[in-house]
Amino acid sequence: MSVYLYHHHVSVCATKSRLALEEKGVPWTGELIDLRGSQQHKQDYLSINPFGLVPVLVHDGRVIPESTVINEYVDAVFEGPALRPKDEYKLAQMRVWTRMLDENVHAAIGVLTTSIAYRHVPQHRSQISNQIDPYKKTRKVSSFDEGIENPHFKTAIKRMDMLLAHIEEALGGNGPGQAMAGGGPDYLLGNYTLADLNFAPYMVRLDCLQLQFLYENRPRVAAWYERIKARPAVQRAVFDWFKHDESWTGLMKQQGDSVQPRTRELLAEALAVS
Ligand SMILES: N[C@@H](CCC(=O)N[C@@H](CS)C(=O)NCC(=O)O)C(=O)O
Repeated sequence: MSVYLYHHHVSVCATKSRLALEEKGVPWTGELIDLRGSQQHKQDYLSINPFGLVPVLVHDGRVIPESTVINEYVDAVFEGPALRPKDEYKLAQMRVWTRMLDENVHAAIGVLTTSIAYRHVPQHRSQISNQIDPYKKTRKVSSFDEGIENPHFKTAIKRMDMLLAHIEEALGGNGPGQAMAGGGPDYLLGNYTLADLNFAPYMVRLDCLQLQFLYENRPRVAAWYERIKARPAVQRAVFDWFKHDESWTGLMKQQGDSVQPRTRELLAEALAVS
């Protein structure tokens, strides 16, 4: 059996799929893609994934892109602890969480990261110029060129605030709305599932960018995040890989600290507008 992952040591989506493999205990190998060198936009890589994105899983020669799809596949085909609920209703609830991540939480975290940190790396500008998806390119260019004052920043931080409000409510068991009720107290659906796992790298990213104030008044979110960080698979899939090149997380911390007072203000301004 061969399990091969094209990934990147810090990328949230790639981390997400490493995490699924580690939680399941699947032996895997892989290759780090040089994102800032635009390796993902070269013909060799595009012939594997025409979207020019990591991660991509290759299982016995079969190619699967998209981290959410990869993670469901990994849970379905490999032995190890189940990461999806057996109950179909809970499975549907899990997919509501993982879908909202793909729909706009991922875009929001990209805007926050580029606006705060990656804009300080000139090479990142050429990576952005080569982006294949035009929506993503527009957001990223604006984030790079204008930093945290770009119009997408307030939208992004407001979206992350909304997400954490929903998670706080879900862990309390009563929502958000009837659609998401019945979760908690430890994890979003009771037991640890892909709903929690898929968000883990995004929580870590908020931490890296010094945006912990988003959950300073959300005790259930804070405890949930601590619970997630304590999982050995999270150590292996997330923090051990950060050591590969700590300049990435170092930059996020340094720039995150320096703009934190303004990011707090921008959140307050965004929340004041309905
Ligand atoms: N929906 C995709 C998103 C993948 C994605 O945006 N990957 C980023 C890293 S988190 C990437 O490869 N960026 C390189 C680039 O855009 O040039 C997934 O979940 O796999």
